Amino acid sequence: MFTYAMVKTPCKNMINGISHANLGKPDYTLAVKQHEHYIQALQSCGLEVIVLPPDEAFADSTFIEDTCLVTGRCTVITRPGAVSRRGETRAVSRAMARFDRPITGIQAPATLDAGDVMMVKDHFYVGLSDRTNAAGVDQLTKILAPHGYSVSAIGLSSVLHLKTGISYLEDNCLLAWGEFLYKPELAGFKILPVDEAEACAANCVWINDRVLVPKGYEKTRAMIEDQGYETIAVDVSEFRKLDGGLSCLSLRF
Ligand code: CIR
Repeated sequence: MFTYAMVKTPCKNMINGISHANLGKPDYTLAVKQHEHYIQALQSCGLEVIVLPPDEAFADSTFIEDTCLVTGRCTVITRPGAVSRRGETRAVSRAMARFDRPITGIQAPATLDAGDVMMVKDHFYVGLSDRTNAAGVDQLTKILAPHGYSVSAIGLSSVLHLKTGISYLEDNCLLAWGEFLYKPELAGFKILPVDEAEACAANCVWINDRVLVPKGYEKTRAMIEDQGYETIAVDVSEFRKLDGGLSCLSLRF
C-alpha cells in the first residue's frame, strides 16, 4: 500500500520537451489542468500528495518518475539517460531528504530512468532501453541487494521505457502490450493483453487497489474492471505528446 505521491507541476517550457510522438506540441494550459486532475485522482486513492514547483530549466521535469526510485527501504536517485534531464535529480533529491530512507545515487557511466523499473514485491524488473544501460542495472542491483531486493533485466525494443509497455497491477496481474506479451521473463504472470489499438493504455497505475487508466481506452478499462479493480480514468493527452503517460507523472511510496 502507498501513503505518499510526489509530483512536479509542469513548467511552461514543457512544450519543448523531448518527443517522438508526432502528436504536436502540448497545450500548456490544458496540461496544467490535466495535472491538477491527476493530483485529485491520487488523493482520491488516499495518498498525501507532495507537489514540487515547476522548473523552467528542465522541460521534461514533470515526468518525475524517471528521476527517482523509492522503495519501502531505500531511495535511489537516478542518472537519467537523456543528458538534458540529468539536473532534474537535484530537486527530487532535496525533496526526498525529509523521508526516513537512506538515499543513494546512480553514478556515471551508468544511466537509469526509473520509468524502466517495475517493482513486484521484493523484485525489480529493469528495462534495458535507450535510457537505461547495463551499468545502470548493475549499480541498481548492488544498491538494492543489501536491502533484501533482487533485480533482473529485460530487453526492450519498441517502447521508450519498460513501463510504457507493461504495468503491474498486483496479485500477479500484469497489463502488457506488444513485445511484452511474449517475453519468457514475464511468463509467470497472469497477463492482461492490451489491444494493439490501445497501446497507450498499457501504462496504468495501481494505487491501493484502484487503478488509474488513461482516459479514452475503454476496452482496456473494461478488461481491468473485469478483474475486480475499481478504475479512475485520467486524461493525459498533453503529456502523451511528450511520450509520457500516467506513471511518469508521480513517485508513489
Ligand atoms: C522523455 O523523453 O524523457 C520525456 N519526454 C518523457 C518521459 C516519460 N517518462 C516515462 O515514460 N517514465
